[in-house]
Amino acid sequence: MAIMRSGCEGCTEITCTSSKEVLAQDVAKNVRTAYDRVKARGVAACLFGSGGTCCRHCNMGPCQIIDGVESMIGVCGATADTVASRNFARIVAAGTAAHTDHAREMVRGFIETAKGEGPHQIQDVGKLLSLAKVFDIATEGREVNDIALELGKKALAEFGNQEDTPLSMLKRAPAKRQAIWKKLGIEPRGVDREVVEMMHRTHMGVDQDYENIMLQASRCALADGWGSSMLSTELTDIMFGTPVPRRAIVDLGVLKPDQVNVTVHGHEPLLAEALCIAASEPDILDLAKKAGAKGINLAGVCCTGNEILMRRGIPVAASFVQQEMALATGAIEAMVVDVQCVMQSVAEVAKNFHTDIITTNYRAKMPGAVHIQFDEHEALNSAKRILKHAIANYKKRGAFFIPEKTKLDVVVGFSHETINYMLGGRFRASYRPLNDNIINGRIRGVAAIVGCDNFKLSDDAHEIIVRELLRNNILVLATGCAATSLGRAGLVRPEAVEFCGESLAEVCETVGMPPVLHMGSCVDNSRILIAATEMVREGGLGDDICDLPAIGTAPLWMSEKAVAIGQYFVASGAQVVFQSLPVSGAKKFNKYLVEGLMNQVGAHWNIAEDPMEIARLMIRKIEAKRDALGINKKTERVLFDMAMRRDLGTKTIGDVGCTGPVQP
Ligand code: NFS
Ligand code: SF4
Repeated sequence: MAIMRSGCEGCTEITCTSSKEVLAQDVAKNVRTAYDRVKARGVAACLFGSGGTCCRHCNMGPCQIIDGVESMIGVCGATADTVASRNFARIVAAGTAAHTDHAREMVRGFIETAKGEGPHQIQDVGKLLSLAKVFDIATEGREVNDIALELGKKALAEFGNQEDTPLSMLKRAPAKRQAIWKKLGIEPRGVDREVVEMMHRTHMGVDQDYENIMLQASRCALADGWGSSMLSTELTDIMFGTPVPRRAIVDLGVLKPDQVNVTVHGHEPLLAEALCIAASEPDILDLAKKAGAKGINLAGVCCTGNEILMRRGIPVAASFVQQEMALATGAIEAMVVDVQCVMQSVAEVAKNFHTDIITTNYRAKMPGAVHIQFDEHEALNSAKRILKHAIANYKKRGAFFIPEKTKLDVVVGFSHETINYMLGGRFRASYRPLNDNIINGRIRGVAAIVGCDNFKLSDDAHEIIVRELLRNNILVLATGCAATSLGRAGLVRPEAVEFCGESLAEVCETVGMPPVLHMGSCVDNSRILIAATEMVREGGLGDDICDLPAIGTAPLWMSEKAVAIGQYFVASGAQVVFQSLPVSGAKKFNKYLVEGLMNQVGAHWNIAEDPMEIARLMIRKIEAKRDALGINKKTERVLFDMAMRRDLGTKTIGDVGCTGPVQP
């Protein structure tokens, strides 16, 4: 099976109208983007690297292994399967580490908030109480902040747990899944410990059995999904509010000609939230007016964008592949970055303009950028310092171009809680209507489209996949840059029912929801784990995640985090489809990933090379699960009658019964 495209024959041109428009302007004539660099490289990528069989784990190497050629094993005797599995497992460990370091910062911020320090307050008390239960924290007669402080401390202890006790949130998974993890011995203990053990076991001369290496890769990935990512999502929700549906806009057109444009790029919402608060403080607004601007326009890039989009309706200017295009508008006073997914090229692009790249985290500095450390103990003052720097740049703005026509509206904010309320109503929140509609076939199944965008397939790949899924009556859950790209394509709004098959359109119209539900950033993929678990718990669709007619894909994955996510989905029983994985140079290991894992965890990786192939594979897999559940019996097509509509409720997005109506 072909796994990896070599070289750049797979790269395609930009199809996104706004990106093309910006790059065609005179103002952007000196800007070089990743698309240019991919073309300029011109040579095929190294086959050892792309096939996963290059080893640099000791100084007897580097060794480049050719599977099946005896003289081409490692100096130490390592085979292609050992080397590729070690490399793959280290990708999982790196992805998990990134989510974990992010999550730790969020937990520390949560503890500060619980202590009453900093600009934030506990917002979602209901969620605090339900999470307290998971952590065996008594709540009766206690102050909210007292409970939160105990929760924060227990959450922080999950990172460094040295005992053999499993992570607390594993018990949220279906019982059958927990039993599988226990039997395989892959229940994660301390989150940091699983990353350290993964790095140790892939050191030269330790674990040389690819199946055994992958058991730890699963354990490490589960520590991400059911550990750090889930902690980050839940505690962030408690602190900043669990997302509810709201309208917002996406794409480069969200920049404003007459305001100080500040883009927030990276991942940790503590900084972004502080900037949101600071941007509406009178002293900062006065300063902006004095500089001749009408106000401060905050816009997101990458996942930090998705965090503030979900909770505040702050627009998202760009996904990962558009970060250079955003700067190429010449309209941004400052691009504020923290950690992850920030291309080093942004500093180079910014040199063409008055724009400053402001790094804010001691972990992530960059030549050519200005560093203003974000101090969480002084969050508001730090945020103000950053904004003042941006305001000072406004007067220096030269020629600029904002593609006015390309801002698309989206309806976002579909946390697991929202889906629950939206379908079941305020008084009987439940996944019953979703399960029923899957059982009766109006919705064939659920597909999660997650992860990055990259330069290997054209930038409309997500759109192509999702249109095919919707046409086949499959409900789509989206996160990360994939969700931003679907927003740009006009698919993340109720009007997108026009692309759906008849029965899915009917359900979406009745409930008033878009057929693509934006569930947040990449750490928020943990919401999908909870949603899948709730579907199992609701009944009628099997008794484990692996029974559900559901599948995930990260077709344009770029970051190591995406592989960690893929592995925790697989280890949780959900199939995933990627466009490539760097394992094609190791036959047995490759086969193990795309077939063998099934015997252990009830799911495996799938590879499909182009968007249509990915979509069709997902549909086939969903239909096969329906067959296995015995819910594919031919039934008379029943149109919604009044009783059914009443049963689903005549709610619209604006009346989902969570904490409030659609925000403007
Ligand atoms: Ni996810 Fe986010 Fe985007 Fe990929 Fe990067 S921003 S955490 S890794 S590129 S989706
Ligand atoms: Fe080569 Fe083995 Fe060293 Fe890897 S660990 S570089 S395969 S000798």
